[in-house]
Amino acid sequence: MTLPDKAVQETATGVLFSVKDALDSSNYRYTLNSSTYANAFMVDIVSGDVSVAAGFTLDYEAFVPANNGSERIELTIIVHDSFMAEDSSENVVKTLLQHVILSDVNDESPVFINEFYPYYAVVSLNAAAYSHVYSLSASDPDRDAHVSLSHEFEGNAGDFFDVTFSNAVAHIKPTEDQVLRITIKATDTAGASSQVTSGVVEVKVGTRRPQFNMENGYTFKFQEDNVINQKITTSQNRMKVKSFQPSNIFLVVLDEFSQPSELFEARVSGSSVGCVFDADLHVRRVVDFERDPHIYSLTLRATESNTVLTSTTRLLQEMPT
Ligand SMILES: [Ca+2]
Ligand SMILES: [Ca+2]
Repeated sequence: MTLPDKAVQETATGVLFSVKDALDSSNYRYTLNSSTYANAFMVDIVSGDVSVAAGFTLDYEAFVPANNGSERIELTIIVHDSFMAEDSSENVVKTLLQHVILSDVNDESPVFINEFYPYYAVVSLNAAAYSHVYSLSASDPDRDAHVSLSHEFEGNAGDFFDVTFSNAVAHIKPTEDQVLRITIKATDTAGASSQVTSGVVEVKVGTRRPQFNMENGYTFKFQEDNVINQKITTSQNRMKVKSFQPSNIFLVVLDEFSQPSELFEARVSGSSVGCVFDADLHVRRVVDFERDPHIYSLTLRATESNTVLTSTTRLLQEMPT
């Protein structure tokens, strides 16, 4: 027996509806047989109330992509006769098919999607008025939310910069001098609800050291019995380093004595997009699990060839069992 669809908001808690209303007897008992949203719901055995399971939070943003883009959840509920033993396989009066349509609520804060964080930019002292300095982009995980941006200048930044917006991108332009901070606020609006996320763009007049996309460092795992010069990084976890000047960048892996590692080597790929270089990590010789250490705590140093400006970040290598 298929019951009419029920719409449920992702922020709903407690009792949602009852399947009892659709039936003609008070002598029935109900058990949840299956749900395509695992662990999300419970059914009261006597009342037939369908509730969000205790401690569970429905999540439209997590569920729908995992459910092939569908908001439809299928519950099957077995109806038993209360005068018969509940655990008897004979005791099935009918099986109810209940679809729950999960609806999106504007419950997620907007996010800035720029890959390098913190948001750093440079501008030259003699930059022409209204030359572009930086763009910060925002989006919102909620389906129908509209993101709008606004800005606040810290100190006298407004004397030197102007911010323009196109859709959810803030374009910052100089009009003159020094380290200045501009806060960009992304506000998502869906109906009456809205949330705000703030991001600070720090603009420095002059040069800036190179920036790694993972400021807190990289962790990679690799296996023993590798080939010589085997690449550890993959297309998914390549390292990225940005030059602000711009300049070419070379990388050195340093061991615990701050000497170039004899085992690991980091290489920048030849070309860059917008002064962002991809980099890969290689193992230079065959590593043996029984003979060699399993954890290597290293430092990755990036140096610009034109400016000799350097930055370092942590590099942890693990050989799992
Ligand atoms: Ca949502
Ligand atoms: Ca939102």
